[in-house]
Amino acid sequence: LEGVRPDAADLVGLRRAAARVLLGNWTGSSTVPSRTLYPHQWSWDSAFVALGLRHLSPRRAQRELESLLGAQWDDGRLPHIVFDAATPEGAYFPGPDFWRAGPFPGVRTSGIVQPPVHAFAVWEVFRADPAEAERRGFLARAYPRLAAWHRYLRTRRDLGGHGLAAIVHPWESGMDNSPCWDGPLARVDPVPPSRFRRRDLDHAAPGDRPTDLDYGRYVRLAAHYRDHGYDDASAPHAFAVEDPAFNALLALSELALARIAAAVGADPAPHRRRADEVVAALLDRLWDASSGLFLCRDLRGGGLIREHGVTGLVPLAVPGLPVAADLLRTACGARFGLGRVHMVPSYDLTGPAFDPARYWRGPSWFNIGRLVHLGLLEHGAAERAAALRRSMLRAAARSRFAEYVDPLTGEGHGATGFAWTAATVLDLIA
Ligand code: 9WN
Repeated sequence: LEGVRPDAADLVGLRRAAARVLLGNWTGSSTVPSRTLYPHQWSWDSAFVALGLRHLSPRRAQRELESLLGAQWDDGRLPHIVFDAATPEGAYFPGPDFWRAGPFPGVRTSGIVQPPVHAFAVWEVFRADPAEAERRGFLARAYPRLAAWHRYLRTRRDLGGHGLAAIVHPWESGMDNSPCWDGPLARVDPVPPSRFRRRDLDHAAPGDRPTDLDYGRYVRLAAHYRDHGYDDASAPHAFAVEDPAFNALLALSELALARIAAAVGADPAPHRRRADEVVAALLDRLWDASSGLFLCRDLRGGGLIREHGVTGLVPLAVPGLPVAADLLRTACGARFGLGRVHMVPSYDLTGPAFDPARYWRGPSWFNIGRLVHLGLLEHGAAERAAALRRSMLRAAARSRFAEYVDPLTGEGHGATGFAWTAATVLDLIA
């Protein structure tokens, strides 16, 4: 793939290579993000994977989402990891013995969640082959589960009481070690590294990953939540943050749920109303006019977090967003360099904590690129969207479907053969 130019005939080879990655990561009922680093099913990965899989096999894309929805808890939450029963405990840390969680015997999961992009994915997968979906009862079975998932987020997770869902662990953002979390995490007493064994470093360079100090804090927070039975009312939640991307995806998914509701004969109006409410709360609570970006809000006393992460650009994907023009300007400005760097960096290029290799502290990620691409199309920036698409296809090809790339050089980091990278390529080529 070394010399691939993302045009004409090269796309045929790229598509074939992307399909091979997804076939190789398929377990029989879902897709692992990476055979080495992440050998289980992850929540938001599955949604992005399904968006790509629908171009290979709509039926398989439906199954991907159904296996995640099948691990839903009674309270409505969709766990961020569904553990593969055949994979040994030691393959990933923290594994099922750490979390001690699951919706019912035989299904082991983590106890935290990830961004709610699922209803959006369900609707798009449905549209790929409505007849097959109809035959399998895909929407009718997914709708009540998705509605319960959103209800969980709107009620038990509205820790601030202003209509936004809060995340209670950095892993819940999907952007684990973003500099946005440095402030709130500083209050968390880290578990010493001698008390756990990281497995990620068996497969990835330490300079590409979160630090031991980060991990110590991740472990402390997760163990605390676990020891309170994952009960949001009684858990103390030392970390509680309103995250723009998480809530923007909730709004986007409520809009999709309205369409799903209408298709299954339910009332779409409450979902549309909730989408409007989330957007209004986003604008009210997280919009920062001075930087032209949405910021995160620390619910444990810190107020708005003055770090400029790509999470604040993701609301661009929401149709009708009143501040889209400002966000577009910010995307193209010095902080995110859209059109001048590879894809979209995960953190402010001019920020003090910027690191082009370390995970969510600067590198560009394909799922985020996909959401920004959607937003550019949504808000009439077709040429910028086309340029971003080319940048993503080139980066995926050159990096052999890397997990993330250096925004300054395009060099791949983390795992290769990464599922949502391949899925995004399929989705962009289709
Ligand atoms: C923890 C699987 C997941 C992604 C996240 C990414 C990373 C896990 C880890 O991998 O997180 O959930 O072990 O680092 O940050 O976005 O869903 O690909």
